[in-house]
Amino acid sequence: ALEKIDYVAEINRLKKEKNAVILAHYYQTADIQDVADYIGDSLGLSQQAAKTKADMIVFAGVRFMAETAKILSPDKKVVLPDINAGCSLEESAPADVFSAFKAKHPDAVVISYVNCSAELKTLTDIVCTSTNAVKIVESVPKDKQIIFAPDKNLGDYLNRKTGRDMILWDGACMVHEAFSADMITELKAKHPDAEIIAHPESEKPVLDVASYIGSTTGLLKYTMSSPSKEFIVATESGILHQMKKASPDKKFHVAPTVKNGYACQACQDCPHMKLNTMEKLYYCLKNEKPEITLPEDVIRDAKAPIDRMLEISA
Ligand code: CIZ
Ligand code: SF4
Repeated sequence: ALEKIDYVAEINRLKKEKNAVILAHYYQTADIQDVADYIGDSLGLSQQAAKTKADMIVFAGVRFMAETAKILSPDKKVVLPDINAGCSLEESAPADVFSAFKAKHPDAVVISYVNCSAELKTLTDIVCTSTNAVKIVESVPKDKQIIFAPDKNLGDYLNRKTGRDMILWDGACMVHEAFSADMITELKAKHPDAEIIAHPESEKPVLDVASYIGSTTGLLKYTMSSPSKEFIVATESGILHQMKKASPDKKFHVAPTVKNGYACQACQDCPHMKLNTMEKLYYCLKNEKPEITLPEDVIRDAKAPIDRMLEISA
């Protein structure tokens, strides 16, 4: 007969036994966030990966995030519950296609959003996250042309914010692109006291109706400090778990999404992030796989632009 596994107890036991640390992204399901040692966004998670003393990093997030952890801690074993957890932004920028594009702009500085493959990072001068993107763009002299990859919505936001004219790669996040400014406005009409807040991976019409725009950590902090008691949140639904925990007296709505012109019920859940489950997390910790491995030269060349980011945003 099948015995029922107490995942929380077993994960906590194995974690101690193996001196492993569980890093979880805010877009993971609530049960995974609750069993993690550290919960954060891309920047916080990479800072954490760089300084951890654990022997093994169990990364509850998507592949590019686990790769970043491996690049920053190459001597540690890095495992990911589901190796198929990709990202539409990562997919939009294959390294060979990008390399040919870059060759046409030999003098440009390449800034890549951390949501990209390790190979793309090797073609990058400075990596950024949504927390430090403005600072990183502004660190490049004004007379320098910049190529920004792979998120066109974040790039367009940064162009408006900094007055730059960066060349934008044509990639987008399938979740943030799905938010509907019209439906958000309709929801706001029903909840007039709710404040609309958005992640800059969202399209311009959504950002235009938001009263605060920020990274996932920025959005979480904003809901804690704002006097508003109700929010409409245009980012992946997983973040609501921490928002509700931090402000149990406040109300949160995930912004509505559309797909092919119809209201979508599940588009605010990232299908990649949500591939991870407690069961897969348990087996990943137990069996120490799937493991993230990268060639030495990729680790070396991808580390330089990440280190530059960590220096600039320190
Ligand atoms: O959309 C994502 O995957 C985000 C916002 C990641 C992150 O933490 O910056
Ligand atoms: Fe990629 Fe968007 Fe999913 Fe983040 S939410 S992992 S950017 S597809």
